[in-house]
Amino acid sequence: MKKSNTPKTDNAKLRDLEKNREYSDGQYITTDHGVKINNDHNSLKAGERGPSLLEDFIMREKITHFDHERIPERIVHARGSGAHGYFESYGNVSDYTKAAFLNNTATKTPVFVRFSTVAGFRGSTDLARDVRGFAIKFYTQEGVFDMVGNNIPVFFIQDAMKFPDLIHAVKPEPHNEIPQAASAHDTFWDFISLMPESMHMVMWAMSDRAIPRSYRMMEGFGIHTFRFINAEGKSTFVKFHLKPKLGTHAVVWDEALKISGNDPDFHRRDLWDNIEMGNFPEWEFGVQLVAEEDEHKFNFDILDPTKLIPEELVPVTPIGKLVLNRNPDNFFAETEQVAFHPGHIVPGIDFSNDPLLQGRLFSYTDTQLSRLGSPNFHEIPINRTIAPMHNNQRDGHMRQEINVGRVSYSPNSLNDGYPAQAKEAEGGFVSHYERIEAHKVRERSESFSDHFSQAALFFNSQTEPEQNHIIKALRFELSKVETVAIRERMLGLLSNVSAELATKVASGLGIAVPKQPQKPMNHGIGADADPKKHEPKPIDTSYKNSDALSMVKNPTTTNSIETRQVAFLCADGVSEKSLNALKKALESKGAAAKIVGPHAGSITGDAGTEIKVDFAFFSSSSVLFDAVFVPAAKDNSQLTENDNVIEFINDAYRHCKVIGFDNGLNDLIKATTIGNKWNDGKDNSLPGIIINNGNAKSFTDDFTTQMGRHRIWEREPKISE
Ligand code: HDE
Repeated sequence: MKKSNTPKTDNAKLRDLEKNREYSDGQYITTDHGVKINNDHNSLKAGERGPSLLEDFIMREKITHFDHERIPERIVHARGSGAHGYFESYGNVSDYTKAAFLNNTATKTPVFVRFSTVAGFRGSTDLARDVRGFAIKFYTQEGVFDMVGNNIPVFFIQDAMKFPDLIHAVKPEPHNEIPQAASAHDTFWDFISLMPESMHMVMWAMSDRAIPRSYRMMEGFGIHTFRFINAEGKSTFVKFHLKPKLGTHAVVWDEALKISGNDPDFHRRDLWDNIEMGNFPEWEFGVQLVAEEDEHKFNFDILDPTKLIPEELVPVTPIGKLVLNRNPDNFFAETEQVAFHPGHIVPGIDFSNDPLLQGRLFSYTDTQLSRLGSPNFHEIPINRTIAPMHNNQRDGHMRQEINVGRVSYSPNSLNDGYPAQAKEAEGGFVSHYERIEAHKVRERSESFSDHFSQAALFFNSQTEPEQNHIIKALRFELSKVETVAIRERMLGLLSNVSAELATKVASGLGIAVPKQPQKPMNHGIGADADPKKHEPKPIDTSYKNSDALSMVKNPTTTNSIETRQVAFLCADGVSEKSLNALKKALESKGAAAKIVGPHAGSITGDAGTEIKVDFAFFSSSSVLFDAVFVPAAKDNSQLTENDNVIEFINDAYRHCKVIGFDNGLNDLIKATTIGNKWNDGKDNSLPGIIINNGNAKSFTDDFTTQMGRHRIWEREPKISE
């Protein structure tokens, strides 16, 4: 029998997960109860051709287990991918929080992160237009802290009471379960058109933030205002931010649609492959801090989750870094069974009274009871704390812990009073001492009534291409809505954000913007509430612009092309010199060349080298790459006469990607959409189209610099009025 090979990773050591791992290499197959199996291919029968026998405990066990393999998928965020990593503190927040993991620079805190979409089922495409979940489990020495956030800093609704309505509206419609993982349908926009409070989030959801290039290139936000509590018990309001080292990037909508067909696992694969290659995704973890006495100094309420605090007003202070460096061993055991909860906090962090957050504090444990099936879900290895855990909770389905002794109550004398309570000084959690004197009311605060100022701030802060994408997304979504009254109501609401936005969306829908701006319906108020009190406030224009809201203008955007993938469209007899020159230049900047050839296997270069083909023309597409290069070959007809190659280049052009050609490929260029604008390459001035005229250095420099612009937006056609 072969010895089994059991590698022990850093994270596993830290979390002592090794005892839960099963390595079957070199082992016999057994039943669940350890009996070695002699024949795993045939059931027990009365004679070779006879009926099966009930006594076949081996087959019964195997099939029973199979029959029960599925658990309910998450009601929201069902589609997701996770990875292990660590958080490392910069040690600069002790004035604000006593949370040990945020102050201790000597110890790395293990983390598990799960990214997700919201609306789609577990098997839906990664590239749906949707918010992305960004949930982090910090396994700290003082217990588990979960930051259960999104890649968008605000939310659709202000009160948890509306969440089931929002989700019912966005999910596939109940009568025919259509459409999958898409908000472009009547029920979603019906609800939104009656909920002016959603307008800020709608701007983000219709922007390219909702179609990220990669999970590795997304910002993350805790959304709600939380509290930091320092060693003296002083509280400071805090918002959590994650800024990706590679910058925040997106694909374009036509690309997203095509990726969904070409590779529905695009984000999952990208995360997995990059971690396997050692390109560990990294974020800077930062905080916006607001002193208690400044709570009311903004023209919005910091408890309102449809508002962000512009970074120009309160800058984000980096307090540590988050790195993902290990893929899960088993998707179900880890990514599927991980149970996040915004209510998992540690001393030094506390809640604010944001009514959406307050509702979430109930929901997440409740959902695990039906999803994971037992109050013992904290014992599943991925959910276990690394801090010592002792209490009097007992029993329940699938209990793993073997509690020793006769005492399971407190106070007790039979176990000397243990487990004992911890004083605050000993690390005991004490809720923030907050004075509350109020009437019991079912009401929305008047301070939550400004629904349009930040929607306008977001729209106005975008570059022209980014604004155009929002307009086009709204045209796309609303054109799929069949009920004309819903379209009109939406135009009315949009006109409260920007007249230009509403008019341009309207022209795509072939209707006019209603004359009166939309007066909000009976939203967010009860049957007997006074509508005047809740009338939306007019736009406050005191914040004109926030560059941090635009992906293009964002101060953290870099021109790095690290981990980007360039498709090299190569025919047999490809110029090795030219191929190798650009490949080397890309690799020196951390990007990668992928050979796309006329067939799978390999091709032969012009100097006789066998070159491995990564993808064939017929099984790949330019939407899966960041840029395209076509090196010349001895005979270019394998390129010029291939429809897949032409489409590859046309899409790369349409999606504003950099395209490089070796000299001598004029016939190919003419066969593409570039051909019309090409003028036989005489002026060589089409933006982002780079011709290799033989000076390898100038070509590779130009190519990599242009790629650093990410998209050549000036190629994008003007939006129709
Ligand atoms: Fe969630 N949400 N949510 N949510 N949420 C869940 O928990 C819920 C909200 C978010 O990768 C569920 O374990 C309510 C805001 C993420 O496993 C459920 C309300 C934000 C994830 C639930 C909200 C989120 C979830 C489904 C309104 C951004 C995936 C299964 C009060 C800050 C975590 C589960 C993962 C998952 C309820 C609103 C983020 C049903 C009731 C706002 C990233 O408990």
